[in-house]
Amino acid sequence: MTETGMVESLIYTKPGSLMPIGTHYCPGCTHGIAHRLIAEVLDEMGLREITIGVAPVGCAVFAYNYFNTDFAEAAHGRAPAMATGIKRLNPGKLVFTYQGDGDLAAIGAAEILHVAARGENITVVFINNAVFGMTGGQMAPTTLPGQRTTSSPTGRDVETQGFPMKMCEVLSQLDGSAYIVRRSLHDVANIRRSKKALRTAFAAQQQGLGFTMVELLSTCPTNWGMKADEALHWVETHMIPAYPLGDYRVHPAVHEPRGGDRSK
Ligand SMILES: Cc1ncc(C[n+]2csc(CCOP(=O)(O)OP(=O)(O)O)c2C)c(N)n1
Ligand code: SF4
Repeated sequence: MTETGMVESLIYTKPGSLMPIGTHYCPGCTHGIAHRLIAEVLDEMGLREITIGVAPVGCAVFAYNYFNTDFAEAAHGRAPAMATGIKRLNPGKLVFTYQGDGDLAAIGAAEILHVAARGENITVVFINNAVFGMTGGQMAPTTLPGQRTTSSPTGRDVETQGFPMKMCEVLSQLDGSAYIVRRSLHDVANIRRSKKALRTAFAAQQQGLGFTMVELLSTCPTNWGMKADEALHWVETHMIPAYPLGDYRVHPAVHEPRGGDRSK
């Protein structure tokens, strides 16, 4: 009961799969939303005790501090290889990597291709914010044509710097892939769809269907030089046209989540 006589009821709490601490992420950064969605799904699916995550280099390097699950830290781009070893030795565990676009699509490009080709039964959460965030906003493989970054100050010139890599489109061509989808974190409806996709990916891994990846379009207001709301809008107006949302490969045995899923 408050001083005004109104009854307060707690309707939302931090998921048990997250530690009760703050994060170092910048205001407006959607890394925190991605963390929360993963943690909520682990809670709701009862997977926390059997989960092993693999953290990347990049802004999410401290993910091991934030998830209340077992966690390992991989060298730059090598999370899929580490996850492969962990999963093969512990087939009953739920194993996921959490990787930025610099980590996954630049130095880790070969790793991710081969883990998908081999059909490793792991889940990759791929955070695409179109820049190398942690190191100061340099051009990443995912930087958009014309996008200004600290290493492409006049805008990415595809004549000299090539075209963006569309990882869902690439990885969905490989036969070891079971569930490859792209979602976005820029508004509530898309956050809910993102959560549902994470749940589906984890379920597919538990079914043993093969390689699963959920790409999440994300913000980096700090390095984009934008306010938080401007960054969310930029995802919608600039990133989604370049990286269309959708399902790129879905194994016929994949089950979409049903009852008990609060994200629907
Ligand atoms: C072998 C190696 N080269 C370079 C680095 C420096 N480094 C640390 S984080 C990072 C970029 C990470 O960018 P991204 O994966 O997009 O993640 P974000 O910070 O945007 O979340 C780089 C190049 C490193 N840690 N190791
Ligand atoms: S630098 Fe960018 S990606 Fe890193 S925490 Fe800040 S906003 Fe997020």
